[in-house]
Amino acid sequence: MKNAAVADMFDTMADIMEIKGEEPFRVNSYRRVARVVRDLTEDIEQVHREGRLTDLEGVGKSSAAKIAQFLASGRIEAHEKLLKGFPVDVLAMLRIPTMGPKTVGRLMREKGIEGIEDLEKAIERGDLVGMSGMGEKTIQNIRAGIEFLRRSAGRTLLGEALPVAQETIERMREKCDLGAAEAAGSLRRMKETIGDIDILVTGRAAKRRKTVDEEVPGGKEIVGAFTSLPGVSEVLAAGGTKGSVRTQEGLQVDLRVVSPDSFGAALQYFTGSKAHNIKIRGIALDKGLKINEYGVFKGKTRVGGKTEEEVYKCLGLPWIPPELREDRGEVEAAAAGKLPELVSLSDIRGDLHVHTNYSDGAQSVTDMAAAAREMRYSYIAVTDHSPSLGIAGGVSAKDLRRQHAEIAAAQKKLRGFTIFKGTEVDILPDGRLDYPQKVLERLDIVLASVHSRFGMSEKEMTARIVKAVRNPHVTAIGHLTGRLIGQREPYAVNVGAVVEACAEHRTALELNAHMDRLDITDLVCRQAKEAGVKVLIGTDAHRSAHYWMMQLGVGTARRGWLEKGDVLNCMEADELLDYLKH
Ligand code: DGT
Ligand code: CA
Ligand code: CA
Ligand code: ZN
Repeated sequence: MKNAAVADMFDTMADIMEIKGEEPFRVNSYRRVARVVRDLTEDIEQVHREGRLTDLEGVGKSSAAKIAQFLASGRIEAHEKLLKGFPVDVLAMLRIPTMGPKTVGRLMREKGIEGIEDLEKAIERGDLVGMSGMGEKTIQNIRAGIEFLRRSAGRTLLGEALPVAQETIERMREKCDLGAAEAAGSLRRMKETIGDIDILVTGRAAKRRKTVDEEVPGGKEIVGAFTSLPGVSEVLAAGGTKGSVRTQEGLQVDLRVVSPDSFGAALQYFTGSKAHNIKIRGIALDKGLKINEYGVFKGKTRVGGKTEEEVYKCLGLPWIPPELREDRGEVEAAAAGKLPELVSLSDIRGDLHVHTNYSDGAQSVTDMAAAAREMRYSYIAVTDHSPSLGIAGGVSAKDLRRQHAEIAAAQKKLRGFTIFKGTEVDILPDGRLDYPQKVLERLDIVLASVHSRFGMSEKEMTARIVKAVRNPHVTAIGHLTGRLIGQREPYAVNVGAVVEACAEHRTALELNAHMDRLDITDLVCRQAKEAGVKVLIGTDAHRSAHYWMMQLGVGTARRGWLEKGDVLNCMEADELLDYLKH
């Protein structure tokens, strides 16, 4: 679906117009189109084919024409006109946390600042001091924001890279005769951000190969198919065993073609991590073996390499799941026969963090439930926002009752599927919750989250959250640190103290599986497990198309060594209710 791309395009046009200081009503009309298209549950191309673009709310004739242009050519004339004479680096400033188009526009007009580097210099020279609305604190925030941006530069969210890798492999399968094909590297280890995508495929088996690293038969054609995929914007390298490209989104993808008999060794090598591989190589040396991307060797004889299992077996180890390969004790655990039995996607019985059109979600209770049932889930929890979150259309206590009637009605139509009554209730600055206890007590699942006053001191923030942990109605604390990967730092909170309080009060922690959050992190998952705190994995779905992100949460949980028994939503519905009651 091109919905997101169309929406991004309209947002970019709105950004440029806003920076240029154009009329707010025009800017807003572009923003509205972006929002409507992003929230659309059907494919925008389908809507276009059926001539229904102007039926969409806020989409007039001229917007419809722009959308049609984009779908046909990937470009919009109006966008190119807007960009004419517009300094290209200005838009990059919008990626600085807390920086909006209005401020960028003022910096450009009043100070002639046309990019992040200009901005840094201006701050250094003290040029911004005295601008209205630019207090010392604001300037400091901008400086910190630039630093933050630098640190996350060049890395892509797991949730953005994963579909690109999957699609690349699928498209290549259509074009050529592939044997095995798998993503390796940090993507296979499910790291929260990815430097580049590494894909490994096998060509045909060579009859008689003289050396292990000689070109694989069919390699050139496979690399050729790879570098000519749609979506490739630049070919960085292309040979008989290796290709490297940059995609239109700016992602680098490396492809390696290996022979089938060394696929396991190559997969092991290119999955990494480097630290894990160094450890593995040490074990091989101790056993008088040599290990590289072509296989495991004793002298000149190859003793393994076709599968990963074989590689680990040569070293006297069981296969180690990729998510654990960070040299965080997994090799020792494997040697001692103490590897955890990691939770897997198929263990997940339902999604316990779901929004509907009662707050800022795009779909109804019934639609969200039906889509979850299609995924073979047994339940969802409807967890809309509480009233204090005004911008997200928080649900009043009265509307909550109306929602419960709707849940009951939907429930009747869905046999064998459970819709839990829930909320994502705000933790107010003083640690109280945004619904009275007697409202909370009627709910099955209560996620309590911080959505305001991020600037509190660590001490205050920790006390605020711990107070919510102690509330007997709270099932789990939602997205504990509030971070948005690459966009917003976590707020100051003593995670250890919260974990301890959770253990004491039998409150769970949510692992928010949304690609922007992945909060709590892998390391905190492990900390929770060690303290005996259960983890709830929720996608924070605002539409059913977000449910797929559960796999990002499960990947993170696996990196945190979690097993089925550590994850609340691996329980069946009745078991879960029982657990929540006690
Ligand atoms: P990334 O792309 O920065 O998110 O992280 P990775 O882990 O995907 O790293 P990348 O793409 O540079 O290389 C992929 C894997 O290849 C890496 O995890 C381990 C392996 N590898 C690359 N270079 C070396 C090396 O110099 N020594 C060893 N032992 N392994 C390497
Ligand atoms: Ca990589
Ligand atoms: Ca790479
Ligand atoms: Zn939420």
